[in-house]
Amino acid sequence: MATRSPIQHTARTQVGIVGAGPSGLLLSQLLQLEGISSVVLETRSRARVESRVRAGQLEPATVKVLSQAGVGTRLKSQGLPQPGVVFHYEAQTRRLDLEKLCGRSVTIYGQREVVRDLVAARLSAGGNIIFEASQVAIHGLDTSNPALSFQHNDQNHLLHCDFIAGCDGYHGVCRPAIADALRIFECRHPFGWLGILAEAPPISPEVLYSCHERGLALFSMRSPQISRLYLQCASDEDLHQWSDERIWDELRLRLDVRAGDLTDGRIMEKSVVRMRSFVAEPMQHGRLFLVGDAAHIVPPSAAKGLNLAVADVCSLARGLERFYAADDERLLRDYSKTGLPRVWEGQRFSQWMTRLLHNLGDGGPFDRRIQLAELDRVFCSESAAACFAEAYVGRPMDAKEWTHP
Ligand code: FAS
Repeated sequence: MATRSPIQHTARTQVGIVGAGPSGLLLSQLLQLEGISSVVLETRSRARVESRVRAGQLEPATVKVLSQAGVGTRLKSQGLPQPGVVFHYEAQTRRLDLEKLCGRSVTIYGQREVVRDLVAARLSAGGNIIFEASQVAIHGLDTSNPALSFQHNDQNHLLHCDFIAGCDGYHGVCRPAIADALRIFECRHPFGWLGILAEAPPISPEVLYSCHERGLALFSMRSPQISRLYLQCASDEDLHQWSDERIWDELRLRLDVRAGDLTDGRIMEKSVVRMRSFVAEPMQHGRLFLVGDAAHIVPPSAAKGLNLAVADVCSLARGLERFYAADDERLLRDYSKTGLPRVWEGQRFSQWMTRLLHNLGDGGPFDRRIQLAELDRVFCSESAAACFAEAYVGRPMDAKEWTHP
């Protein structure tokens, strides 16, 4: 197996996992519960991995899996249930009762907390996570004995495994390693989100989307003291042009709230994220399986990214469990066939929410009226409201996917 430089250390595991984001960590945790060994290679430090602010809205199926995986304690005590969701447009505020419409609701619990819980659970269970692993490369994918080479502490390592899980996100090395075998579907949206994490008490007990002519504003929270807020901006927005004062003023304008209602607390984190819709098909090649953002990206408009990643992890964990327990390759063989309809449903709803709630720039007053008519329809038609609630909350996990006895 040709590697760039002489190997100084070799090791073996059943599943080599690239990336210690929520996908890689949860997969390693689920596999351990099934007695399957894994090693997680992560390019960043533990501190960096545990500090990244991203998702925060978890579907009930995701909450169930995290609880069954043994990382549900803090989620249960600190998660903020969201029995409804609120929309503000044309100077009116309207609420959808998710519990009443589909009997289930979402939970707010930061991705950063999910990752911290998983890292702690992995390490306390003796899990093997190699942080600051660099130059990760993939070998022998078309054989039954693939391997991962990497550098760690200036030493060259080779990790032999039966399978490789590409959980390294959109910018990782796993998807490019099988680029020739993939068909790419992509849609770039002509705007982005300026997101902040701030010490400001929530203006609403539930997530609030404001569909304003100046662009979307989204209010979410991370705790009773910490708010997470987003403003639609240009996809190449220059953050230096946005003083904290300007951000709060624009938020108050688009959320249509008085100064007293939205107190401008200390902004702890601010960033601009581009809006992208992306799917790689198939989600597997040889002994490599792409999971989460490595295989698909949705704009965060409908908060589906992390939840789709968790569903992939469950599907793959189930397939690996069947392979090792019963020498049955069927679920692994069908991993992509099973996953893609779920991914495209997530893409469909995220695209609909994105077009519904953002100033589309190229659209004129006519398109704006259509957006408002779409919003009115959700509130005036019970079937439209139920349809929205079902897609927003996500479908329950079915038996074919992972359920730990
Ligand atoms: P990740 O990108 O999280 O993790 C990949 C890991 O692989 C990283 O730790 C990275 O350092 C590592 N890696 C990369 N290259 C490597 C290499 N060569 N070698 C080793 N390691 C490597 N989703 C929701 O469901 N709800 C939301 O509210 C929501 N909000 C979002 C807000 C923002 C601003 C963004 C950007 C995303 C949001 N998402 C949301 C989507 C987001 O949560 C992703 O779907 C989620 O992070 C996907 O997790 P992973 O697949 O684990 O990928």
